[in-house]
Amino acid sequence: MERTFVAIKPDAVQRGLIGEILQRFEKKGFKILGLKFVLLDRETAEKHYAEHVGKPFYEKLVKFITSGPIVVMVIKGKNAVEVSRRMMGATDPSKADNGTIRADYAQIMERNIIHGSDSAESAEREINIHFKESELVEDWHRNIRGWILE
Ligand code: IDP
Ligand code: MG
Repeated sequence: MERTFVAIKPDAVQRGLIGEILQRFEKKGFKILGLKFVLLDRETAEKHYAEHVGKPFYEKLVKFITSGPIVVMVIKGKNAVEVSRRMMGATDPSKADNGTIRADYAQIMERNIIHGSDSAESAEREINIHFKESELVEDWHRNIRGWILE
């Protein structure tokens, strides 16, 4: 089982999509370990997007992610990093496969409504930026577990 970090971006929060997006991960059967509604400060946003420093879209990206509240979460499941990224679809929503979150709810990269870690290493890095270990609840089981996993 693998953990990953997901953020519902300010555009999705403003558009009232928190519930619908959360529901996709819940229905998939992922176990939620952490969930928070937060307004990122600049420092945290810069840490989060460190890999993009120097890119032409970096400044706009940091401004946008700090422009309003977001929902951050840690979820766990089989191949959670890859599977959740596939559920989100391509970075550019106009190229995302039908049925993915970005294809269903978004049109442009600058408003692509969701973030997901792209590797197990970035997942652990991003989880550590946004959560204290004490904020994560590992010690519980969904009672439906046996209907989703062997
Ligand atoms: P990802 O969110 O699919 O992992 P990244 O390449 O990590 O995509 O980029 C982080 C975020 O920066 C994207 O979700 C998108 O909002 C924005 N972004 C990426 N590339 C571009 C671009 O070329 N123009 C504008 N915004 C971009
Ligand atoms: Mg990324």
